[in-house]
Amino acid sequence: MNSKSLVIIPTYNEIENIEPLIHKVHGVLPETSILVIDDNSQDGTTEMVEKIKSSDSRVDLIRRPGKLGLGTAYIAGFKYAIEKGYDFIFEMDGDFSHDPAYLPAFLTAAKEADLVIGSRYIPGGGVVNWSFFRKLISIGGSIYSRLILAMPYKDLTGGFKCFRREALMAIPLDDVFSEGYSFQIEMTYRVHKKGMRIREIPIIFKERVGGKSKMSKKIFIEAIFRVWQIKLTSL
Ligand SMILES: Nc1nc2c(ncn2[C@@H]2O[C@H](COP(=O)(O)OP(=O)(O)O)[C@@H](O)[C@H]2O)c(=O)[nH]1
Ligand SMILES: [Mg+2]
Repeated sequence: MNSKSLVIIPTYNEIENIEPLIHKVHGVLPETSILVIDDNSQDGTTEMVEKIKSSDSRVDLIRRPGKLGLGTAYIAGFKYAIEKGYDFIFEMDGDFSHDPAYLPAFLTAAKEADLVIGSRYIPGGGVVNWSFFRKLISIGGSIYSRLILAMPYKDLTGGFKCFRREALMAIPLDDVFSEGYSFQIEMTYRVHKKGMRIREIPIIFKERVGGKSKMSKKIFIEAIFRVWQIKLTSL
């Protein structure tokens, strides 16, 4: 049986990264499809992806009218993936923080898991070029969520993941309510609550070189409260 994979890349102003990133993904997994979800970038990202798409049938683009957030971008991508019959669906940042070289390791792990998490906080994983403060918030956020939600996984806020189609189909996608970091926590919790198999594989996360982070204080603060909403909502 031939299984199909889709790499979903949400973008907002990633002109310095998107073209080389698409090439690198295809250098590693020539057969995979790539779906970019762009929120009306102002720096030419949209036009660049349109151009690549016009000459490469493996690349597709969803254009949204404005910056609507990572959560709804991924939900749109998941629905697209289900509709088009993809078997393995990746989440990946568009800024090279997530090295495409790991993609085959995700696929290997996904043979025996419904969700594979790229984990910075297990042996072999790590973060390069982050301030002490940023590390503290990220590790603290994972520990906080792990304790409240009673899940054993070490990296709950990372966004380098691979879902099997069955995992996405088991989740009522229209009910997912989180945005930023809490989106990652909520998706993992929902898969966990379904009793599905989750595995972590080590990744080294590298802070972006080109472009700017869209992370904000608001997204951190959202996560603190959302974890409780995730726990208290009967999922
Ligand atoms: N479509 C879309 N992409 C976004 C949005 N916010 C961030 N992104 C993309 O999501 C990925 C991760 O965002 P980034 O700013 O690097 O966050 P950080 O890695 O936590 O600092 C990047 O590819 C961004 O371009 C958004 O509102 N909509
Ligand atoms: Mg980033």
